[in-house]
Amino acid sequence: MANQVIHPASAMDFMPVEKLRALQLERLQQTVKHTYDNVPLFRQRMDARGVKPEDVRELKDLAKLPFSIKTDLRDTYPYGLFAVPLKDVVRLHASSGTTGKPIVVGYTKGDLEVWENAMVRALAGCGLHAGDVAQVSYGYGLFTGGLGVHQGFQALGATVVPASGGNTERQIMLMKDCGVTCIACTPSYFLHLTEKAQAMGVDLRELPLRAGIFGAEPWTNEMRERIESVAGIKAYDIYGLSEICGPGVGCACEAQDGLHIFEDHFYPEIINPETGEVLPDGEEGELVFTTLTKRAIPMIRYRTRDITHIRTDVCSCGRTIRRIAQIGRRSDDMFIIRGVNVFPSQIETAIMKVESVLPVYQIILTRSHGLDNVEVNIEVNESLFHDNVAGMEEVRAKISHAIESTLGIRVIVHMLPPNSIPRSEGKAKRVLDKRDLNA
Ligand code: DLL
Repeated sequence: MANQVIHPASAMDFMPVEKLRALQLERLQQTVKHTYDNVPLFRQRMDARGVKPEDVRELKDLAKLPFSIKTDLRDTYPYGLFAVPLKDVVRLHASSGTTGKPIVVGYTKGDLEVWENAMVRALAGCGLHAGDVAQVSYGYGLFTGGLGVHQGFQALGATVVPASGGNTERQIMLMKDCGVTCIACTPSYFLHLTEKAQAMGVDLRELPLRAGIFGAEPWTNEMRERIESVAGIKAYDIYGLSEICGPGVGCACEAQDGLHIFEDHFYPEIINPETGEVLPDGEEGELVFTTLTKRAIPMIRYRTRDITHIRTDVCSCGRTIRRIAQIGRRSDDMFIIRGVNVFPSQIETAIMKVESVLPVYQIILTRSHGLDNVEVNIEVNESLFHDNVAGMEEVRAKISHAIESTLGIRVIVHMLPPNSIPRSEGKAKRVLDKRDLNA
C-alpha cells in the first residue's frame, strides 16, 4: 500500500514465505518436544498414536498429531495442561464459557511478550501509532480483552484510557474530553455507545475518533458498514481466543479485507469438522491453531469451532503472513430448524439490508405443537411507529422476505421500538433457545 509506515515489530509480517515456513518448522519442533515432555495428556495421546516428537520433520507432519479441544482444558482444570511450573507463570486469565467450570490459561513472562508483540503488530497494521489516544472498553479482569489490548496499545506508545466495559455515559464523556482517537470494544457494545452518544447530543463524527478495534464476537460486513457510517470511523476486525493467547491472534489491516494471522506465533490449519481431514487453503472449514512460541500452555492443534477459510490471494498491504476470512459463525452457533441449518450471521446479513432496521436484534427459538419456530425481535426507527400501519407492514414484509429468501424458511418478525432489546457490555447474546420450555 502506498505511503505505508511500517512499525519495526511488523517486519515479521512481511518476511519471505520460505523463511517464514522454515522458522515455523523450527518452532513447531521445539513446541512439540516441550509439550510432549511436560504435558501428560498430550504425551499419552501421542504415545497412543505411536508418534514421537522426532516424527515432525516438516510442517505437514502436523497432521500426524492429535487435536486438542476445549473440554481438555475443562477436564484438567485448572492447571493440568500447564507445561511449566506455576512459579514461572506470571499471569492467569480465564474464560467462563456458557456452562460448567471456566477454563484457566497461564502466561510466562515470555508468553506475555509474545502476546504484546502480536497485539502491537495488529494495531500498527490498522494504522495506529504512538500519539493515538486509545480507549479500551473491553472488560478488564479474567477476560483477555481488556488487559490484552491494553498492553498492545501501551507498547505501541499510545495514551491508554483503561475504561473497561460499562458506565456508558462516562465512556462518551471520556471519549469526548480526552480526545480519544481509537476505541476498542465489542462491535455490539460500540453500537450501544453510538446510541447513547446520540441521546446525549454528542455527534461522534465530530470527535477526533477515527478507528475502532472490534472483535470478541462474530459480526458481519453489513454491521461494519453501519458502524463506519454512523460513527465516521474505520472499523477493524480483531480476532483471538483465550486458549491460544487472547486478542491479537489475527487482525484486519488497513486494506480491511480479511484478518492476517500472526502465524510465526500461531500456526493455522483448516480442517473438515466432520472428519478432521486438513483442507487446502481457500476451502471453508474449522480453524485449528498450534501455538509456536508459548511456553506456559502450548496448544497443539486446538480446534476453535470457528468456521472460515484461509485466503489464497495476496493482500494489497503486502504482508506475507496469511489471512483468514472474517469469522461470521461458529460450528456450535448453528441451530437446525425444520431440517435447515441456520447461523445467526445469515439472519444479520439479511436484515441489515433493510432500511429503517436498527442493528439490534435477537433470535428466539420456540416450539409449539412439536414444531420449531424462529422469531426475530428487531428494533426499527422510532419514526416508523408514528407512520401509518401500511408503512409498518411494508417494512415487516421486507424483513421477512429478506430472511426467508436467505434461509428458505418462514420466520415470525416482531418489530420493536428503539431500546427494547437488552444491550450487552461485552459479547452480545443473539440467540435465546426457549424450545425446552415450550416443548
Ligand atoms: O474473545 C478474545 C478477544 C478479546 C478477541 C477482544 C478480540 C477482542 P474468548 O472469550 O476466549 O476470547 O472467545 C473466543 O470469540 O473462538 C470466536 O468464536 C469469538 N471471536 C473472537 N474474536 C472474533 C472476531 C476473546 N473478530 C471466541 N470475529 C472465538 C468473530 C470472534 N468471532
